[in-house]
This record gives sequence, structure tokens and C-alpha cells, in this order.
Amino acid sequence: MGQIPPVEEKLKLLALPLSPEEIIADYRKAYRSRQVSLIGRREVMSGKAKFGIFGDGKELPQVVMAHFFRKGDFRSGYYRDQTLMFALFEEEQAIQEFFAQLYAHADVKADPASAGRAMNAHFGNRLLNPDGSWKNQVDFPNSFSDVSPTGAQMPRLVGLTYASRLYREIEGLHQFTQFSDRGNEIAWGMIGNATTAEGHFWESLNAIGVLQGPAVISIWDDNYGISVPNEYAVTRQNLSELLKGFQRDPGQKNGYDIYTVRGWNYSELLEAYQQASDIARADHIPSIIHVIELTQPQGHSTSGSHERYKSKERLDWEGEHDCLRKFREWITGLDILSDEKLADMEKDDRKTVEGIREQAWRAYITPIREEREQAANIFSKIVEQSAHADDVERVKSRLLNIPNPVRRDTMAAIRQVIILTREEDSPARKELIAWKERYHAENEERYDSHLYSSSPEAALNVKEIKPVYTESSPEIHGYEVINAFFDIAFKRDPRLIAFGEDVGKLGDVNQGLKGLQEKYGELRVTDTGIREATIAGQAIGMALRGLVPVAEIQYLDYLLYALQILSDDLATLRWRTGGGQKAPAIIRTRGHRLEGIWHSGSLMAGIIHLVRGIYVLTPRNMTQAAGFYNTMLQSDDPAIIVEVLNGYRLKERLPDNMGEYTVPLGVPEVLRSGSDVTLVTYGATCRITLEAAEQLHKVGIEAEVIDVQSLLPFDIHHKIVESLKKTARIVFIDEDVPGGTTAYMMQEVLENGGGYYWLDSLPRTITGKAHRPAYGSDGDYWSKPNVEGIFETVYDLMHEVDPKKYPIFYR
Ligand SMILES: Cc1ncc(C[n+]2csc(CCOP(=O)(O)OP(=O)(O)O)c2C)c(N)n1
Repeated sequence: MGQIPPVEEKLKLLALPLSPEEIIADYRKAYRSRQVSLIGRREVMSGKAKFGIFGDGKELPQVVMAHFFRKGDFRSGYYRDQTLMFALFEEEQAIQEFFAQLYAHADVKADPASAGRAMNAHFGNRLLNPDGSWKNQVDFPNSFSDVSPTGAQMPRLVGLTYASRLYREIEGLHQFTQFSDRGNEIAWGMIGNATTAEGHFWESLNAIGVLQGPAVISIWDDNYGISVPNEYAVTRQNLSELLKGFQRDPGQKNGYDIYTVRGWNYSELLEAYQQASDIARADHIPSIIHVIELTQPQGHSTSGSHERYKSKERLDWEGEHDCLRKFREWITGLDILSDEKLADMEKDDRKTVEGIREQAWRAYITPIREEREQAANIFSKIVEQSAHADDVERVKSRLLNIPNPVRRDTMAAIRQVIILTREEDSPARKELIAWKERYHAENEERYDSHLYSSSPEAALNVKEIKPVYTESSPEIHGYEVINAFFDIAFKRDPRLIAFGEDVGKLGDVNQGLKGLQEKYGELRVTDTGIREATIAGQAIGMALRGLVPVAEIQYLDYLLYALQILSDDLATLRWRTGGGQKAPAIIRTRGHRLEGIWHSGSLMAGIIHLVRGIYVLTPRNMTQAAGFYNTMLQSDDPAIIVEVLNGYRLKERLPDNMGEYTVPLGVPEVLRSGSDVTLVTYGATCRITLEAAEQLHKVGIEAEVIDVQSLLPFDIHHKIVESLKKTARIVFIDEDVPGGTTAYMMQEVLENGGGYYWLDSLPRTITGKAHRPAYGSDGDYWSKPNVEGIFETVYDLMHEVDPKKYPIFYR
């Protein structure tokens, strides 16, 4: 096909790097992708899938990009990238997987990107073996798992691209050939025009520009973000103009190359992508390709039609500039292939896509129908043995009449039958209950697994090694303890990279990394700009590429800037991919009490409730902190470690086995024993609670003080309940808001641990105030828990128990 010499001549004149066959193959890929969009939309409209969002109108730049995307490269994109994904991977399989996800096929083999957990068009390939270990990333194109918050793909792009630079420039990393071929990998970012109004976009662009990683960032500009045109989103309505400040000077390395190309123009696209990727790969110079004049033939998604907000003129323009139509005209115009031949191919291709879709549907619906059948068969047996035969029969026929059942239908019907026959005890009913239990467990596994690692490297599998002290163990400052640990950690693992604000030259604001940049180099202990979201993203991207990042957020209060990324991207990663991807990043920060509204926060409830999937560790001192770092560095789970801000200048004894000892997760420590009341706390309040316990002792009250140590996970062996069995009274203490982490701890102990059973008094909480902590020592005293307040609350509690023995003397 298309072997006519004049065509090749024409292509030569156009300086195109592709043969006629390759061009036709591109067209067919784009065409098949369009069919996926059209057929996919139909599936939603007919009720077989719940929601659909497709890549129509963006096909051409993506088939072009695929020519330059190599094995080992990374994609960090969004829901419009279906054509790229079909082009990068085995196409039939990729299309089948696309439909499987559209139907929410909850099987990792059918939907390897998300095992039925994510909405359609949330792409990502499996980077892990079934046992949770890494695959060889250099053996295939890599796609980071997508998330729905638009723009959230950008912060991690910082880390994906920066990893290439580190793999190239740090000699100690050259041995990790499973992850990188000396940093030759490009990180490809994709973003919609409207999403460029997000702060994440600009922050990431700036960070990548500073770090100079090999990123090629494509902006798919179709002039709209759902219904909102660029005039409401982009200053002067022209992104290319806005981006000019990022443009590198001729001959200089610093900055970006910027291309503006029309999304329907094949040769323009080829030239831009070839140039951008060549330069990025060879010289680590990033580029932005602003792809303009794109369209959205079916509108934004299946949730509404674009006729509501686009004018007739715009719709006509979109019809004429549809990239597929333009590409076809270009092919026929150059006589690469005739209109008739293309039409024949299109017919075949449409049939092919329909066939793949049908296979995906069968694979999805068949087991669900079979399970329904099995349940219905047991219902039939129950009918023969039940006094409620008619009712059960009705439930059964209603279930069997649902045209496209889901598992919920079967489960709900089973539960109805169990209720209907509650007074009966037939063998068939027993069989149904056993079947239900199994079915429930299977479905729990389908949707609940992989929140944390279950691999041999899971943090919970790291063996506890206790710190060892001898008479010669020196007493040193807390910051020196942390420093001693990191020195050992950097020496033993070349993959360890620490970065953050004031981390490099200064060695962090509290000196925990003091002197380590000089020792291990600027690339391993590195300063960054003030950009918490992309510090988090940088850690995520680096961790996904096999590095071991310790990303520092200077103060806990500023974690809020990074929290969205940590919550949406890092915390969900392993779960949303059904165990297909992981990013074992460590987020290091410091908090609780010091001075001032934004340096004393202890926003722990906000954090723990938003980052399930990341462990949250709250060491009370630097010895415990170092032990936690050591545990996490041996694991493949991510963690946030909150050091105690006012602990760096306090003296601690340096364990003799620094670098060896570990602190286990989810294991509280009893800091003081007592028999009257259990005081449960963590972090900075450990010290003041211990002081209060000493004062209570002086008035005859023996308090048991327990440091929970890690909030996620929380007391996995229910050690606190053991204390409660002894004391029958419990108080939860922290610096968070009322009803914050103390309420969480109470629920963990009383509900999950069954502690309510042992209570003889009302459980209490002692917390910070609902407002932020005020500045100064008095501000602190009246905003946060203090020794005297803890004393009085505990004394009140004991007074209720025995007013004669504990008379009130302070009111
Ligand atoms: C952070 C965030 N805000 C809002 C939304 C809802 N939303 C989904 S897509 C979209 C429009 C995105 O437009 P654009 O970036 O131009 O990409 P396009 O869909 O046009 O490819 C919006 C507002 C979202 N998913 N995430």
C-alpha cells in the first residue's frame, strides 16, 4: 500500500522521518482510538457503563508523540491520553483494558491500571511484580497511575524527570540499571489548557526549570475547560505568550524550549516532538509543547453536551479542524492512500474495535452472571424448604430479571432472603449463608486490599531491634542524634536523597543534616525553593523510580501546601492500582509546640484522616525518630514522620547501635507504670504528661503514661487496652483540636480495641483549643495542654471515683 514513488518524494521534501506505511499506521491508530471514544460513549448512554471520558480530538499529537517515547520513559498525564496509551502498548490489549475499566471490571488481569477501582481513562501500567517487588522499568514504557484532580500529575513529574538527572550524575546510582540507563529517560507530562490555571502547573514548571530534568510537557489546548473558555482562565488568553519567561536563551542550558504547534498538523507535530525529545534525552533540557487548535468532538465527558456552551461557529470550526479529518485530508491530498482505500480500512478498524469491546464486555459480565446464577440456585433450594417460598421466589425472579446485573444486586438479594427466612434453619439456608460469607470476603478483597504494602518489605515486617546503651553512651543534643543517624544512612545507601528548604547548605533549620551536604554532595543533600506541593511530588516521582527520597517540609504547619498531593496521589497510589505501583517516599517534618500560630500547629487529625495509605509516625524524641527512619528506609511503604520541634536542643543518650536499631510501627510504649489511670499521648505532650504524672504521684495518684508512637498504624496489638484492664480509667492527651486526634485514639481504643468493656469512668480528652495556638509563652499556656491542666483533669476524674480520698482543693 502507498508504494508510489512520487509520494516518497513529497515526504522527503517535507523532511518527514516516517514512511508512507508508518503514516497510514498512525492514521489507523488514531482512527481506532476515535472509534473507542464513539463506542465507549454509546456504552455509557445505553447504561452498560456509568461514566465515560474520552480522548477524541487529541489523537494526532498522541500518535506522533508515541514515536519518540522510549522504553524506560515515564508518562505523567491525565484522562485524555488514551491514544498515546494504545500506541505505546500492545494495542488490542490496551483497548480491551480501556473497555474493562469503563465497565469497572474489578479484576487486575482485566484492568491492570486500577483493578476496577478507578473511573475510566485513568491509565497506568503495572510496575510491580505480584510479590510487590519492582519490575525492570527500562524494559517497557512506564505510565504513572492517573488521578482525577486535574493538575495533580504535575508535582510528581518533577520527581520523575529529576530522577533521570540523578541517575546520570550520581555515579553511585549507575549500578541501578533496572531503573535507568544513565538517566536517558524522558518524563512526559500532559495537561489540559484550563488546568494550567492551577498553581501546581506553575510551581512544577518552575521547579523543573530549576532542576533541569528531561521533561517534555504537552498542553492539549482545545480552548475550553468543560464549559469555560480560555478568556476566563488564562491571562491574555494566550499560554504561549505567558510561557515566554521560561524560554531559555539561545545556546544556554537554563530554561525550557517552547514550541507552539497546531494539533491537526502532522508535520508540525512530528518536527516539534522529534526536536524536543532529542534535546531532552541528550542534554536534559526540558520543553513545553503547546498544542493549539485542538477540538473535543463529543464534548467534555458523557455528563453533558457541549452544544450547551459552544457557539455554532465554534462547533463548525471544530468540525473542520478535527485532527483526524485534517490528517485524512492530508493523506489523501498527498496521494499516500486513496479515499476509498482509507474507507475500507476504517470499516475494518471499526469492526475490530467493536470486537475487542465485545470481548471486554463478555469477560466482565460472565462471572457476575454466573455468581448470580449460583445464588439463584441456592434460592431455588430454599424455596423447596421454606415457609416463605413465594417471597423468596419473588426475590429470585427480580434478581434474574436485571438485564446487566452488578454484584451488589446479588448480595442485596441474598441478604433479603436471609432476613425473610430468619426463623428457619434449613440446609439450603446454611449453604446460602456460607456462600454469602465467601462472596463478601471476595468482594472485600476486590476493593479493600493494598492500602499499605503486603510485600516482604512492608514496614510492618521490619524486625524490631532495640537501642543498646552502655555506660559510655554519650549524652548529646537531639539534633546530633538525628544527624548521626542520617550520616550512617547516607553512607550505606547511594539511593538516599534528602531535599527541602534549607536542607542543603544549612543542613536543615534544626541542623539534623548539618555537614552532610559537604560529605555526600549537593545532589544528595539539596536545597529547594519554597514549594511544598512539588517537594512532595518530587519525592513521589523519585520513589517511583527506585530512589529513596527523604523530602523535608520545614514545619508541620506548611504540610497543608503538600497535603493535597500526599492525599490524592501518594496515599492512594498502591490502593488505586490494586498493588501495581508504589512510591515509598519519606516525608520528614517537625511540629507540635514551639512559638506562634504557624509554628506550633499539631494538625494531626487533618493529616491522619487525609493520608490513609501513608504511615504517620510521631516520635517523642530524636532517638525514636531515628529508629523510625531506620524502619521506614528498610520498607516499601511511604511515611510522614513528625519530629518534635522543641526537642532538638534537649539532651538524649546516643544509642551504641545507631543505624541498626529500629522502632516498630503500631507499638505503643509504656513510659511510666501506674494503676489508677491510663494517660495516652504522643509526640511533644509525652514530656508534659510525664511531668503531670510525677505531680499526680505526689498526691497519691498513680498514672500509667503511654506513648502511642505511631498514629497510623495505631496500637496494632491493643496494648493500651491491657493498661485499661488494670486502671479502668483513661485520658487521651494531645495538642490537636478538640475532637481531633484524641477522638480518633479514643475510637481506636474503646471501639476497635474493645476498651469500653473495661471502663469504670467516663473517658476524657485533653486537647489544644479549637483556635490556633497564640504566640508567646502565655499564648501557648492558654492554647495548648499544660502540666497543671492535665493534673487537674486527672485529679477531677479520681475525685469522682473517691471524693473523700481526693477532695477538690483548687476550686
Ligand atoms: C482539581 C480539580 N478541579 C476540578 C475538576 C473537575 N474537572 C474535571 S475536568 C475539568 C476541565 C479540565 O479542562 P482542561 O484542563 O482544559 O482539560 P480537558 O478536559 O479540556 O482536556 C474540570 C474542571 C477536577 N477534576 N479537578
